[in-house]
Amino acid sequence: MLKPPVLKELAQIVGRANLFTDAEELVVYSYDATRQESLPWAVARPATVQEVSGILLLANRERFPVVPRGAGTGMSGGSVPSSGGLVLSFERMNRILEIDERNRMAVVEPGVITGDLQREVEAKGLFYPPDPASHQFCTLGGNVAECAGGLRAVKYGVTRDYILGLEVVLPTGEIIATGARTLKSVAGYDLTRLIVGSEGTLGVVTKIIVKLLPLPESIRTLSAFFSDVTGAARAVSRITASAIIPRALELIDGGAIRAVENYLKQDISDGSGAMLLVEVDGPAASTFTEIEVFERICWEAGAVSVKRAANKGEQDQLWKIRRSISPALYTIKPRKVNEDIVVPPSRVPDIIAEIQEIAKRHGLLIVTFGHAGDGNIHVNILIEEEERSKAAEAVREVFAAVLRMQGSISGEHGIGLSKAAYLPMEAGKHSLEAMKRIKRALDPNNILNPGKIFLE
Ligand code: 2HG
Ligand code: ZN
Repeated sequence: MLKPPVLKELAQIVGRANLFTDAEELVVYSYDATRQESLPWAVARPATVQEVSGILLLANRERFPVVPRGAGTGMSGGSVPSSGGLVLSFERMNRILEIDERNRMAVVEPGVITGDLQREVEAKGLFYPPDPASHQFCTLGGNVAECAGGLRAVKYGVTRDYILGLEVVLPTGEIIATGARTLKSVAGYDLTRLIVGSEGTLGVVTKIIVKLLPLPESIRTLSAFFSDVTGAARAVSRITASAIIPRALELIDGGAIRAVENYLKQDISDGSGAMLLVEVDGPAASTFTEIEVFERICWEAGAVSVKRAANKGEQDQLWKIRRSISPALYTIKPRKVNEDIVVPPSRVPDIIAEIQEIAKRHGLLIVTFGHAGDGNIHVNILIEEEERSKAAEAVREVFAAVLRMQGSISGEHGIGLSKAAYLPMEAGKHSLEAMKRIKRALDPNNILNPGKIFLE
């Protein structure tokens, strides 16, 4: 609990109106998209870097946990205040400070909604490629903290590939600037990359310099349906082996299709067992031939139907279906366990087969979908409460298979609370110790987002 004099100091820093302590306000900041929850002791909504710094200085003096939070759309419990403490919410630091068209860069505050930045830069003929499925709700600060991936990572990479520099408040309160407003810089250690993906445990991001690209001239999309997921996975490996890189290559299995059909009250697939979404971008002349190539590959891999989106409306409709999967699955089983394993793209068919085996062996309902083009598959185990330990065993087996295939247990959601127990399966003893030493060096009092990434 925070004592009244500490609360008074916090109110002096952010203003009384931006400090919440009432139970009904705290509950709003107690959970993320995993539905894990834990009440904070208070919530502060800073407006400046100086306020953030003041709060961290106070937290070190009084030794209370501080948990940074964007929109709470995270998928690993990263922003859940699992040890209580103070939630730092960035809803007031939500300005796009600058769009530098000449140098193709933008400077934003952490509370900016990713989709808002995408729209603003697109209006100027520019492009911010990272595209988490939750882009209409998630924030850039959260994307930086988790190194969010998303639908276009197969061609364009993930958040870290677009962050040129950051303003960061260290856990001990000092304000630093990392990187530069340049496309390259090797002046000292790459602190930008250290902070990106550190899940709010090494510093609080207060300003972000992002790299932009020119907006591609044309986009073409197709949907392909298969009788089972094996055929769809076969098409994925043929597409990734081809000479063309799609900008999105998403796989949706039968269970996920049925869930979305139910959720959107719409027949999408005519009873098919799997669906692929393939999208290309670039000059109009090349996208026309590229989509034809992918169409042929899908037919050759055994598709039962293949359809090109005729216009922007049809494209948007396909992506609406895709972005609805995660919420749709929650409506079937509120206790879904979601994973985001990633394997080398050529191993997608192998890992899908292995997951099906594991599901059968444990008698569990497992749905698979996601960014198959870059090998990042969402494994969702839909359980009743009494199936929790069985699901944990299945997760361990899935992770073991992923690691045998030289993959990683998390492609884009981070470790947070959900995967802390499993991180030692992937990170060797010495790399885990190196990570913990970095944490101790920057946060000697363990006040910033404690309990995340590592089991205490
Ligand atoms: C997506 O790609 C998100 O839709 C959520 O990363 C995945 O719910 C999930 O497992
Ligand atoms: Zn995803």
